[in-house]
Amino acid sequence: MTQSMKHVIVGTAGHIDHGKSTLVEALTGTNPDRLEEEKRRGITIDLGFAFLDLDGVRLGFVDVPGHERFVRNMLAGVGGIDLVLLVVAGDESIKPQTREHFDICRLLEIPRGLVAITKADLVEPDVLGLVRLEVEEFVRGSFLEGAPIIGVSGRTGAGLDQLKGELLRVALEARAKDSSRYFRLPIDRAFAMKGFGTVVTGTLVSGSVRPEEEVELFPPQQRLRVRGLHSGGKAVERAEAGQRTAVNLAGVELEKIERGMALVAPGRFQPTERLDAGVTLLPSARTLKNRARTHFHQGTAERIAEVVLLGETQLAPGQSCFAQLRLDHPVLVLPGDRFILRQFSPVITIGGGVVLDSLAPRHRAGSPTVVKHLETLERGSREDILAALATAEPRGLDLSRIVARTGWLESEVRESAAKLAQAGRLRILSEQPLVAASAEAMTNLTNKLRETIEAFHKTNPLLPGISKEELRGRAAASARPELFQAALHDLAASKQVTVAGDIVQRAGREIALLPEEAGAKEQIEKEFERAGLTVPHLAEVLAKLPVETKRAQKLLQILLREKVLVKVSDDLVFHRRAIEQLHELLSRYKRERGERLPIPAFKELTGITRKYAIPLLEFLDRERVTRRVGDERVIL
Ligand SMILES: Nc1nc2c(ncn2[C@@H]2O[C@H](COP(=O)(O)OP(=O)(O)OP(=O)(O)O)[C@@H](O)[C@H]2O)c(=O)[nH]1
Ligand SMILES: [Mg+2]
Repeated sequence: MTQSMKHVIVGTAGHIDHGKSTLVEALTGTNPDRLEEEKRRGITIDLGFAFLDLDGVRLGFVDVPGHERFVRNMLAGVGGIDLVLLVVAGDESIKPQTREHFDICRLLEIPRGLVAITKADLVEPDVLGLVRLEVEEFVRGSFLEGAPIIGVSGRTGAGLDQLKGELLRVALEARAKDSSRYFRLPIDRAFAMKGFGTVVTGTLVSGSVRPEEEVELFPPQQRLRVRGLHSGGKAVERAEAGQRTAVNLAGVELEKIERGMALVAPGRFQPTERLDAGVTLLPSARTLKNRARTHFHQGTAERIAEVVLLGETQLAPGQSCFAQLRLDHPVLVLPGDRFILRQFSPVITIGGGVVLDSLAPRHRAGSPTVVKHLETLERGSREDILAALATAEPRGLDLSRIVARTGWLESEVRESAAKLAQAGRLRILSEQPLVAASAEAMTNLTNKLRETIEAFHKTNPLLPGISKEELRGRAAASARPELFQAALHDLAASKQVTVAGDIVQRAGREIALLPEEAGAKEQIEKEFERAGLTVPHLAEVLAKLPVETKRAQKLLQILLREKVLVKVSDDLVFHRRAIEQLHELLSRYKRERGERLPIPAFKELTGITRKYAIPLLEFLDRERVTRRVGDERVIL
């Protein structure tokens, strides 16, 4: 057998004793009834497995029990099948579990199959013809309309070759399961093998797996190592979607594992107890009340589910609507997964549906947007769905969350996000890891930030602005940090706010000082004004203030910026009036004594020491009030 062989899973379906297991054995040579009790009682109790290689296709058979008490076992097997082999006994025709199994196949949207009328050796040809007519009528309007209906005998072998031919034809048409997606294996059996330890089996519904790889067991979300793989009774180096697969696991005891758990790609998914779904009720069911308790079957898992109807108060037979299912224990499901609902008691199949959001939030009762949102999840393109998820998640979305919630590959998420970003519907806030937010979420947050800053200014007129941390706490506490950063950046870039260090303020806002700061500022100004040209030591003035050095320096900066003080050199500062006074002195000197100004004359004129005279003259040179000529100045 080569790896390129097509793998197709065939499930039997049909009423008890109609010859399903006999037919599987006649086709494959393997008796699928493996349990002692099954052999003794002559009925199937649990799932059985067998294989048949036909011209490049490997058929993996999942043989199910027909007994009405074991429908739950049947449900654990039917979840992974690609085509159904509906078995109807020629001597009994259609019976209750023929209907129930067929309903289940329709609800699960099994896309194709064929019908075998068994025990052909027991009935006259005209009876067989009658049963055929009944079957044709029965499947009319369903996925089996026009499917092959073949009379066979598991006992004499009559019709088996024709059945194999049709099986091959239908199997070739079947769409292969996708090996390129994430690995998922719902567990239908777990046992211990001497010398190997724990082995689990299941139908590999997507992705692939190799020995030594890490996988995750759900629930309880535990990482395990694959020690070895078997498929079709042989050790294999790789198992891929569509194969019946046995996985030998390291690091887990048999008691920890049960049917209904799943092995999946590690680090991708989250178990859920709350999911949104499209639900359809069978025409044969009774009206479903809101919040009815049901049995929920998905993959190999079975849970109790409360069905909260969305947009409807009850669901009539044959009708569909959206619902939120609340489970008693977590499961691992993804959008697109189909499930079956059975009445709580007595237990009969009443409907089924498809998962739309596996990590659904609680919805407000009667929320008008929920139905629209779920319509998008059900029918929208990948971009529409991503946009809807982003809109419903005002705090921002990250890649891992999108993958966990959709089952999409990373590349698919990135591609869709890029398309939405180009169309202006999504903002990509970070590429690695990918974080995004809807355009709407961005607008809402920038508005909220602006309002919060305004409100802060109003209540804190003397503070320069709000700290980033406080702003985030008030306006964006639950938003992802990337979202807050981007919104703040947007406001700054559009010059609506100013961000200075840690402080955010409305753009153009005057700095409001604390009362003690305003006082200190005035004190500096007064001191320099009073001093005139005989300025005090700057450091001394600042040291005397009632505020600490850092704030004193800031106040000095403000005075310089306001041009109240004039900086002549690093530690020499004059009041604006003193400089004006100096200009007057110089022009009077020029008028009265001429333009030449030796340094001693300057000192005499101004009354300042040499220490200050030189930097002040250099300042005047720079200001083009004087010009240095030799040791003297010329007043310009
Ligand atoms: N004469 C005749 N007997 C058959 C044929 N197929 C099955 N039987 C008999 O019918 C009985 C039931 O057959 P099974 O194959 O166990 O039926 P099943 O559908 O697997 O039954 P469950 O798994 O319990 O639902 C057995 O005694 C079989 O020997 C057939 O084609 N001809
Ligand atoms: Mg059987």
